[in-house]
Amino acid sequence: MVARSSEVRSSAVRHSASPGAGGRRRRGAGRLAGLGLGGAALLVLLTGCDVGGAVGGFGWPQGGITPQSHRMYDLWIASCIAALAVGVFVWGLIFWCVIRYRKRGNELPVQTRYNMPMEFLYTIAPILVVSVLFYYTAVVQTGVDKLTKNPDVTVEVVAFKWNWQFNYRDGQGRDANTVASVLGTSDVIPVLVLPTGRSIRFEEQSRDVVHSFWVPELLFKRDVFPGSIRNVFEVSSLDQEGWYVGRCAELCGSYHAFMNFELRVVSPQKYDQFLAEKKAGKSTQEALKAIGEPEFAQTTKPFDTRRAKNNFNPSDASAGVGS
Ligand SMILES: [Cu+2]
Repeated sequence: MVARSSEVRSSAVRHSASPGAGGRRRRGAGRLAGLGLGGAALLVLLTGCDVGGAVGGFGWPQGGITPQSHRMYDLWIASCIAALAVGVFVWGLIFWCVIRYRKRGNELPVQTRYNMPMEFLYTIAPILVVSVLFYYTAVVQTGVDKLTKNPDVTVEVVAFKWNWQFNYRDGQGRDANTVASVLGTSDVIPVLVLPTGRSIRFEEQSRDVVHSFWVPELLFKRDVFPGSIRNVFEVSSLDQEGWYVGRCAELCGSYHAFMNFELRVVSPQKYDQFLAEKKAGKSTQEALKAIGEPEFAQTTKPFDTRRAKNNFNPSDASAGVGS
């Protein structure tokens, strides 16, 4: 027994003394190569290659219609690729170690404690990966949250239980004036008409509880707060005409699920005409008809709240009319 344990000790010493240095160098080089590949993939993706389209966007919604949504999408795809690259590298190392250093006898495997180059790599590699991800996240977030001094269009989004009002403003901030307004009712979905190719500022506020302004094609949600908080964000342009459903994304009460609206992206000419019609006193439906657009929302419809049937006081269950 004694003789065997001394053999184990001496063989362990032999292993750690001689072939360890070459192995460490190879592993260090492999780790660096993996890191380099991950970084390269991140850079390539951030320069605009739509690799994510082939994999369903890794679960991220596709079809964004603003430059901001494209940047967020690219960041998500790049982060997923980087995470996968690191994951594959680590899984590879794990399985390689499991197979290469499986127990073959009573010899101890190579001992690598206190190996300074290796421990330095263990520390530096994750810091590098996190730093790169942090840097690009900060850059994209700063870009997405950027506000300009003079956006082309300013819309005040007013949320209330359980509908929306959109006020077209002649300037920014509380002191600006509303020049036209769209109000949703239980019978009519509010249609927010906006132009392509112009920067748009959304200034949000709530009349009661916290709501959340969400158009999936903008690829992000923005909470709408009551009180003195005015949540403001901008999109530098809407790039694609179309009809897009908008929703409240914050559980805000009984009829939260019915709190839909429609974003109608039209040409700048149509938008100007729509605004002129509204300023002239036309209703939203009349103004939509005047610019050759469907009068009512196409992507969603008012929900049947069945209030008349369910309400304890059916006489109070009247629904409003379109604005
Ligand atoms: Cu809501």
